[in-house]
Amino acid sequence: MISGSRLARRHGLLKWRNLCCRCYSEAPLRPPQEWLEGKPVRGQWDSDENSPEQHERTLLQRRRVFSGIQPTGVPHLGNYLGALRQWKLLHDSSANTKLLGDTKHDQFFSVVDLHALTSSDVPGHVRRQLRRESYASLMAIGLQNTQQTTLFFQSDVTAHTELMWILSTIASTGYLSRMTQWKSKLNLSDDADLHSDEATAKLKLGLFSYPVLQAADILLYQATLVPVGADQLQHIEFARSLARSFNSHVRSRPESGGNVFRVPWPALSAAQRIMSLKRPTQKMSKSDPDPKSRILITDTREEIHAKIKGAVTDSEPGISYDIDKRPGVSNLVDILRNVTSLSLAPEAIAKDLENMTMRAFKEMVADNVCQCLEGVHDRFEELMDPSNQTLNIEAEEGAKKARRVAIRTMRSVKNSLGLESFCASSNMWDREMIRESGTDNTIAEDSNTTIRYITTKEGTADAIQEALAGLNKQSSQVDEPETTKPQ
Ligand code: AQP
Repeated sequence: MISGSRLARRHGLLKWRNLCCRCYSEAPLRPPQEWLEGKPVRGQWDSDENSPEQHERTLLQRRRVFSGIQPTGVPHLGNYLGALRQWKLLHDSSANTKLLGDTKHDQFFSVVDLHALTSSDVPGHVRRQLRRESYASLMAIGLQNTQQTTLFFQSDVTAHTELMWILSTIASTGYLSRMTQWKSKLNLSDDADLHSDEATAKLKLGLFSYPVLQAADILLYQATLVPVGADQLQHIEFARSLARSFNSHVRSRPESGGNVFRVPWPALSAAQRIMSLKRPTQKMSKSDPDPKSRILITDTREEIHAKIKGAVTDSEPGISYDIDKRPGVSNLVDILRNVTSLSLAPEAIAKDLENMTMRAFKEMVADNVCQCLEGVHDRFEELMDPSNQTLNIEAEEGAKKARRVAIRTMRSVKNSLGLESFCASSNMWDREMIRESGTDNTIAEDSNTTIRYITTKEGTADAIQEALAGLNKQSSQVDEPETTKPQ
């Protein structure tokens, strides 16, 4: 039997460790070292056509992260441990020059509301509320727009769908049909065929081409690193393949200035799959019809305790870790391990707690979850107060910052395909969007051309051509990724 004092010590240790969930500077919770150093997380992608050394150079010069979350409900503990906590670590660490030295780095986090259209058919007012709740949740865990972080709604940046269309002209339907997400969302088996009766009856183009939009999200911001849960790895590999295909397609053209896209790398979180509290063989999910199956990051202490108390376990005495035989208990051990950031293997944690009663164990898990999510509920409530304008101001700021980067990539993409606009007003509009979205070096440089265009608006065709040539010359100087030109 584990003694009371040993249990208390163990509990004390867990609580002490838990502090590290919120305090980045204290070990043991740190982002993977590769992230901090801007290096790729190694995996099956090592055989990329760009050499690892070339990638490393790119990543060391600029680590840019993109990640998104669907506004299909308030994020749950699985979303938090699998994704959002890493976002927060990146957000915090990017401001810490002691850790990162001279490495340039920034991150784009998006509420991907266009993706959510593929899975939830809800009335407009509900969708509006869900979008607000998602954005407020991200702010409640401590994310905000800073020099390095951009927090925005996907639907505020029209370039996502524009790039999706362009990428869809080179995306292979064979590759898409082998992906598992559309099958799992339609409750079809992994080997389901695109031409099966069920697929033909249920599958919509938006769900099928979801990975193309996701690739557009990532490539639009020239991301080098995409933190995701294990279920998303297929999609990152697909985005990589589209980036490489597009680059080699445009590289083969004589007028090409080099690669257009950076090839992104996935970064897996340690908490790859937190399971449902009610059906522990399925992942915790926002869309599970049973609200007791998930802990929301905005739940109160009482709600968290009640949900964990009601989590499905089994009648075996004591605590052990065996995903197949004891999925419910093992899931709680995984949750405990993740919220406390214990570096011990889950089997070792379970061994330490083997003689605890289920009731005491659940209490301990709930206490540690509460501690990990402390303050989120209150900040969320404040942000959702209708009289509080903070969210609107932040969303506006995020949209402007995101558009500025997106417009540049789009201009580069279009130029590489011979889709430069012959219409001066369209270039003018781009320029205005960049101007409106804030100042940076290029805007100061551009102002002469813009003023010149305005003065020639009613002028001769030659004058307009001249102004356009100036714009295009400047855009080709600005838009190319500095580090991906052929060596
Ligand atoms: N259970 C989970 N455990 C660990 N990570 C998870 N993620 C989702 N569920 C778990 C990760 O959270 C990020 C954002 O997910 P998302 O909302 O964009 O899409 P999702 O994976 O479809 O999440 P849900 O909660 O299951 O939503 P619905 O029910 O709407 O489909 C991703 O990085 C994901 O891996």
